[in-house]
Amino acid sequence: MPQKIILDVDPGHDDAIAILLAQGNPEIELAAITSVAGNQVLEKTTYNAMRVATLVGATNIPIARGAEFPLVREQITDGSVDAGSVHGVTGLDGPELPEPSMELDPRSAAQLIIDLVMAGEPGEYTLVPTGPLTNLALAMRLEPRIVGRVKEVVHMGGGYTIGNATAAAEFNVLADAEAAAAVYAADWTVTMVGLDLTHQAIATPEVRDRIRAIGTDLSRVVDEWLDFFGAGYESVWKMPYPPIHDACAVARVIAPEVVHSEEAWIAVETKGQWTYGETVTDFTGTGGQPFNNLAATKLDFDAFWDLIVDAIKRLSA
Ligand code: PIR
Ligand code: CA
Repeated sequence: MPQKIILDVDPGHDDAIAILLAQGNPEIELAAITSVAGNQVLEKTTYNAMRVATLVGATNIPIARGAEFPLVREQITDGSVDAGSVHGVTGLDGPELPEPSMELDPRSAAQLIIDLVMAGEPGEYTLVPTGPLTNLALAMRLEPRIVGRVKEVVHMGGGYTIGNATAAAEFNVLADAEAAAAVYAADWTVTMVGLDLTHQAIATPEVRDRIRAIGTDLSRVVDEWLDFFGAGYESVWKMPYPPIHDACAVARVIAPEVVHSEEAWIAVETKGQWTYGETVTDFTGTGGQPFNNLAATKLDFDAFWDLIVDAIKRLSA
């Protein structure tokens, strides 16, 4: 039985590849897609989610629009949370994409998540957010019973040694730190697939060759996404090859051994002067807090890229 997931995204090049992987892998049933403001404003991330869903044939599932602003405070606009440099003005710059072939679901993202989870069996759905956690925080406040019914939450965000928005904070967590604090503190298991893990998932020249060798329209789109995203990473972060963050969260659901994770106490800092949005992580129990979540630590690089290549091939057939 494939694992049912709800992908909550802010596409975003790596979100787009996460959608592709979820749709193209037989171990997963992509049950719904929800959008959130993050890499770009909500209108653009929603449109991008629909365009990518159309591209990969995820056309018979509900797609719902989510939160436009953070849960409690204003959107950060001082430049620390700014993804325009790597994702472009559309949020998904690069190759031309098909226009959406579906209508948006009339419900909010939070309501769609609640409806699916409450109608399903306990443990039927895994939530996979790859953007700011506003929709999940709203959903669990509106209907607290989802917390006990969701199998797990696998989040791309955070990190235990590095930040990318500030010295301490990762982009998705900083973008809505209060929402993230609530989601990580709730009584479900969040697997933090953070930067320590995702910076291992880089699209090296060898990987790029493998993708190009597939030789289909879809593989060319992915190749051009990686061109754009890679150029941004090179100029902004001085990283020679781009990390495909969000696909790592989907890979964790498909094959947990590919994204090795360890028990930890994880909490989101919301008061620090220099550490606002940090995912404080304790692997040893030093702080006296019981383990409440999981932190992804080690990627099986070859197995990860096998999954991506396999998904592109299946969706191209
Ligand atoms: C990636 C992101 C934001 C900014 C940069 N520079 C790079 C997005 C990705 O979509 C991913 O979900 C997360 N935020 C990585 O921090
Ligand atoms: Ca993202």
